[in-house]
Amino acid sequence: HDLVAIHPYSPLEDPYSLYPHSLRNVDELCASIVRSHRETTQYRVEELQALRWKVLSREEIQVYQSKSVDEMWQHCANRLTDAVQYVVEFAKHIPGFRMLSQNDQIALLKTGSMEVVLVRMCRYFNTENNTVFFDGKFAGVEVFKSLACGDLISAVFDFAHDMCALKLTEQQIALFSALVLINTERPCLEDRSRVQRVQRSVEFGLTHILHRENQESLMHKLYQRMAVLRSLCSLHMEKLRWFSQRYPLTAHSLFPPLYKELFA
Ligand code: CLR
Repeated sequence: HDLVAIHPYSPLEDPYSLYPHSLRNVDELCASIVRSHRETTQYRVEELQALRWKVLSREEIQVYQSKSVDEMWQHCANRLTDAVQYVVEFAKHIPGFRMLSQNDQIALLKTGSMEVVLVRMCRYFNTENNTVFFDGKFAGVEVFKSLACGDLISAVFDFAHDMCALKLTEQQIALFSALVLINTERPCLEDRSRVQRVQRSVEFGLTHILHRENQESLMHKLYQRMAVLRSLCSLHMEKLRWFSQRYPLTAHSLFPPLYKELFA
């Protein structure tokens, strides 16, 4: 978090002071985002590679499919909330994030944390058999049948598949995740210009690493993915409203508080 220390926020300072002017600063910014990413992803890519042989058996799939709608929703909401918690940790260490007001930090996390979970999903995805690492084993779409939202699940799996095709490095995933989170277009922001300063520095960092690796063409594809992410998350919210209407008790008393706080 060196950049945070170098550039403590004061309302009088130059509005672009977070914008890294020297290459040393942009390298430090990237390094600190990558470090934060590495420290908050539960599994390393190599670990996940080594676990690929662990696929759910027919019997185990049956167990998930015979769960009731609300039981399976509760289970998935718990898994998602764990993942969101790591994203919150990640966000806190993005240089500049903690200098935003509490209101703006929450506003960014409210819409962005689920999107980052979906970006991170590509690390947990095996395109050879279209499965995702879930509860310790690799699971296909059929495992989520009892959620009764097949359209959302298949859209999420398609997204993961497309993200994998970009073959992003860990560094690129880290910077892209930060860019997804620090977005001036989110609703309910108090101080858009302060968010914009942070956004610009992250954007600069991502452009910088793509340029260094001769992969500038990825930038355009990543912006396209951001639009898909937005639609996936509104579909998730729509499903959640549908579920809460049918199972108000589960949604109200059995969902994790963080899940309710961020999405309800
Ligand atoms: C994403 C990357 C995280 C770890 C992680 C945890 C939970 C997983 C999630 C990943 C991918 C999406 C996932 C989720 C649990 C349930 C959810 C498999 C791998 C599916 C798509 C069901 C969504 C159900 C909602 C409608 C409640 O670092």
